[in-house]
Amino acid sequence: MTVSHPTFAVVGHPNKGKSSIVSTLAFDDTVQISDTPGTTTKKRSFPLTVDGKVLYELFDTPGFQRARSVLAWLQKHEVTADKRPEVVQAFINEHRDNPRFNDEIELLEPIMNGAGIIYVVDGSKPYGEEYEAEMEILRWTGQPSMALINLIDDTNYVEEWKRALGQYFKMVRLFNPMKATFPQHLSLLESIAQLKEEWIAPVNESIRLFKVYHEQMFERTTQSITRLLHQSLAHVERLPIRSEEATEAEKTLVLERYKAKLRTYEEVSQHRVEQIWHHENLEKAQQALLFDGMDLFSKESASLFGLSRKELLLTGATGGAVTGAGVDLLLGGSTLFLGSAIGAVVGGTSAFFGFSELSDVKVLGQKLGKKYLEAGPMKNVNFPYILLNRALFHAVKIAQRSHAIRDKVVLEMGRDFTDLWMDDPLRKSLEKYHKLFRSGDEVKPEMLKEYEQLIETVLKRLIDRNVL
Ligand SMILES: Nc1nc2c(ncn2[C@@H]2O[C@H](COP(=O)(O)OP(=O)(O)O)[C@@H](O)[C@H]2O)c(=O)[nH]1
Ligand SMILES: [Mg+2]
Repeated sequence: MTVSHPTFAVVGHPNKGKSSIVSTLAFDDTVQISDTPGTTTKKRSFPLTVDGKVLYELFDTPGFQRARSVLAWLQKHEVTADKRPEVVQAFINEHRDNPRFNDEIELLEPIMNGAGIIYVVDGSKPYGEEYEAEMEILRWTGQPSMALINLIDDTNYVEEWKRALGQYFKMVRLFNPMKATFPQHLSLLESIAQLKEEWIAPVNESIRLFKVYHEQMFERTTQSITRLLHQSLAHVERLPIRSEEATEAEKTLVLERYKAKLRTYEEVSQHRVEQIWHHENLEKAQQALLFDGMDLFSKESASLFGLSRKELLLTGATGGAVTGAGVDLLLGGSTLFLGSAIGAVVGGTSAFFGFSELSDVKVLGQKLGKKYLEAGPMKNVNFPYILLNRALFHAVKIAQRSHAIRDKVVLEMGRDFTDLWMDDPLRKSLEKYHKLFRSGDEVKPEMLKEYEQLIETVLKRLIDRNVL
């Protein structure tokens, strides 16, 4: 068999986190993880593919079931050390159709086909003799191997595990699949490269490509967030109306459609970010983007966005929208007029749509005078920060999330999340772009790029500091 990329078989006792480790290292949330031992009965391959190129491939395997019997069989054929791999192969050949040894055969096959061994143990459980048959069988295969100690619970038997594992594996590392950061992931790959002379070059090449890919994930994420901000701030919802005056129902309708559209933009952007980070099977718990009934001075509503009252006032102040006591509802205050800006403030402070007359609209080739009701573009200066706060929180959560986690992702941010990334100089820099986005004017690609770079810096800083 000729394989151009490194392959690894993740093996060990049942229920020690093998599948979790495969999931994390392969960036794959479809790996079956279960607290019922013996869930996996067939080996399954999980390649990490980037732009059609496989960086490396992991085999998730069933746990050992009858290690002692297998070892006894091998030892009956006692041979010199150089012949031991042949005996293991003979075991596979002879027992291929024997269901008793299904699990051992499934896990040994990829190894005998050239996969490196990653032996997984749970360092929160005491070491015991029962692991020795497993480790001895792995030694018989003659394949390069390393041991990973996963700490599933709080108890810690790492020292005794290290003493035992060190006798069987030339490399022993602690690795937690639930919490591993990207640098830890890379560092593990670097250790793996050292296991076998021939692997150094291909594994290092995989690491290089993986780093490039990881950078691209950040770029794509910030592109998505930038697009979200631009689209949302510039959006104008337009509704043709039947008569001279808009009815209350029409006003409500355009407003509802406007809000629905902004929510859709956010959903689409979040979904895109989840795709970028290979988290397409997520269950989310998240407060929807709310617009109405929000009093800036109520602690409760401000906390929905993690913005404090001071934050909101400051944001407003920077944008020049706060005039004396004139802080209105989040989306209130500045009513939005387009075109010739005729009409009056509709519905008091909570209204934010304007009424505009467009006379020269072609319908089916005929010139018709027609009236439209419009909502947008967003004039509220706080809104972009609310949106950005939510988008950054989501992106940080997703980018940091291990692929081994199967729980719902809870997107409830604390009040202080903004403090982790926002300061006055940044606000000033951002405001320039928000103003441009709100204007509805065409935005040059360079400007979008600049905005992306601001966001990327913020996002990376949040992730480097491991804030969530
Ligand atoms: N808290 C915690 N749970 C873990 C960790 N690793 C695995 N688990 C859980 O342990 C159970 C078995 O994990 P799995 O990866 O399916 O083990 P496998 O049988 O060896 O493939 C699952 O419920 C996992 O969620 C860990 O590092 N921390
Ligand atoms: Mg498993």
